[in-house]
Amino acid sequence: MAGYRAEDDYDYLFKVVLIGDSGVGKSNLLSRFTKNEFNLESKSTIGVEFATRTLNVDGKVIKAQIWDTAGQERDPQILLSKTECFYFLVLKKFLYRAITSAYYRGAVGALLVYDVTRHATFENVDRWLKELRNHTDPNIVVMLVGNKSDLRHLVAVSTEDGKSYAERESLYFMETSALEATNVENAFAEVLTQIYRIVSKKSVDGGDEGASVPAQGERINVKDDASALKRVGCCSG
Ligand SMILES: Nc1nc2c(ncn2[C@@H]2O[C@H](COP(=O)(O)OP(=O)(O)O)[C@@H](O)[C@H]2O)c(=O)[nH]1
Ligand SMILES: [Mg+2]
Repeated sequence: MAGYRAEDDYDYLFKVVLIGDSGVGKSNLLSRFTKNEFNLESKSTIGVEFATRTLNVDGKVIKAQIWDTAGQERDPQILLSKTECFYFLVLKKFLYRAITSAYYRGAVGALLVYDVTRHATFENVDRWLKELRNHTDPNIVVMLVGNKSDLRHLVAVSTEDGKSYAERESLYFMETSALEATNVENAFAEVLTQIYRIVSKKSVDGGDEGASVPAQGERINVKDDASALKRVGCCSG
């Protein structure tokens, strides 16, 4: 692994979002990748958080800004009158929309996570993918991640099912364990590498249609994307 440079010394900044049901291990994948930490207690993520890590791809310093959020917000456990309830729901819908679009804005990569021991989290992948597609550039690099692969005796979603879903939807695919630190580095590094390939090819090609990812044929348009700006006098994040 190449050495780290100073915090603000990087060639590219890429925003990557973590999505998937609550409890699948998004926050632990993030802490494993950015701090090499794992937490056995489930602490729900409040609002939106992000963490960064810098890594080397093809001799370039890539700063990954990874966003993490709560998969589902829970309604407050208090009794509300009908009117209060109405206002609460309207406000919630409004806030949810605002937060959702801010969350996805400028993302050039995504890890869509499910829990291999809970089939329902795999069934919900469809919904997450729709939301992602509704809010991001069609050429975003997406990896489907089946997390908790260490719980071998509890597996409810086979590797084959994950893989074929990913193929059908043109996503990358990996099974990970945030607990055992299996494939976590690989999953993030693969997404960042594919983004970098697209971006660097794009600058060589002069930003036209030619930037395709060899394996998946995915393309990404980062021309107008502040998060993927090459750091030549741009504002730092
Ligand atoms: N066995 C196992 N448990 C995990 C793994 N990743 C997360 N967990 C546990 O699953 C629960 C939810 O994890 P968390 O990261 O908070 O999920 P999030 O809601 O998607 O952010 C916690 O109790 C974690 O300790 C994993 O790879 N293996
Ligand atoms: Mg979380």
